[in-house]
Amino acid sequence: MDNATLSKQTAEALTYLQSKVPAELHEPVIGIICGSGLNGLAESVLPGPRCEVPYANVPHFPLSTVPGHAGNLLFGFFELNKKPVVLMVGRVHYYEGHSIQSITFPIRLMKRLGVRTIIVTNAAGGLNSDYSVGDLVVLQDHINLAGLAGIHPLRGPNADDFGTRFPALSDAYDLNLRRRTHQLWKSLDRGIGNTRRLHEGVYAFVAGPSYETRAECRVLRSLGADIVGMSTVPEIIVARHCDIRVIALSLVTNNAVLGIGPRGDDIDIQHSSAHDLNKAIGKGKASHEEVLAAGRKATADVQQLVSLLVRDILGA
Ligand code: 6GU
Repeated sequence: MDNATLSKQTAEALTYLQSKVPAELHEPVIGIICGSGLNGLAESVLPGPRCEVPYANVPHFPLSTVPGHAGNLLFGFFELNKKPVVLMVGRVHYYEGHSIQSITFPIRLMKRLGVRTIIVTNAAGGLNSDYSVGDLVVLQDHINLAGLAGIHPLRGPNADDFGTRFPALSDAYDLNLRRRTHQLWKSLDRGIGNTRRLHEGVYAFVAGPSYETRAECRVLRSLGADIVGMSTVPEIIVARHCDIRVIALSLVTNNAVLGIGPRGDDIDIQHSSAHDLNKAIGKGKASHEEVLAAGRKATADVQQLVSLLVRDILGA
């Protein structure tokens, strides 16, 4: 899409939002994207009155088709103080059939709203064997597999009104925000028996929608990825293009299966009984239900961490 069309579309969406949202909420400084199973963030970050705008009503906004991914923009005051924040409850993914450019439209709209910092959350598969289901990961970097292969949100005429033709991504994940996130996590009273950990990791973006094969998991791991997922990276790139500060948090919702042995086999096919084979089939198989369930269980901890982070950024 050309620069003029994009600018016109974001302007139309902005005009619509300004007609629906109370004036005091018009200029949120922080945008938060809630990942799979993490919609509960809305309750803790915006406990008071809020203004909900369905994506479907916003001109040019891409629409989600996945069960468990609602679609609303929520405007409100963080913890009832006077600082407005906007939440995206539910996001759209490339695998739903949208172009890689259109799934990042919400980021550009946030830029036009005045957002300076985005906090992105997502559910991801763990590749690093040190990670456990339920752990959290602060993204330190990403591997844009789809992007390296040509599926890139900035492909096409440059959106000059937003940023430069060749943006650097070497500093994509804000160092200060990452440091603060670790400090805040340590400051939380983890309580006895709470074993959830916070890592720093590299996220591999794949197009989806199928989960990875065992061989693909081993490839991603050997490339240096700690986690794998189907979101976030396009949004991060477009946010950095227009100079929005970024922090991203992943919840490890399942362990991608790497298998054992040189070919990753979990079982010796030729010398196993039918019973052994049946047991092996279900092992480590990823499912959307599992992803959503892990998200629900972790919501309270993620909420606490994100709330602390928002408070910190706002200086509230
Ligand atoms: Cl295992 N893979 C991908 N691509 N996305 C995920 C996931 C796995 N788990 C949660 N999201």
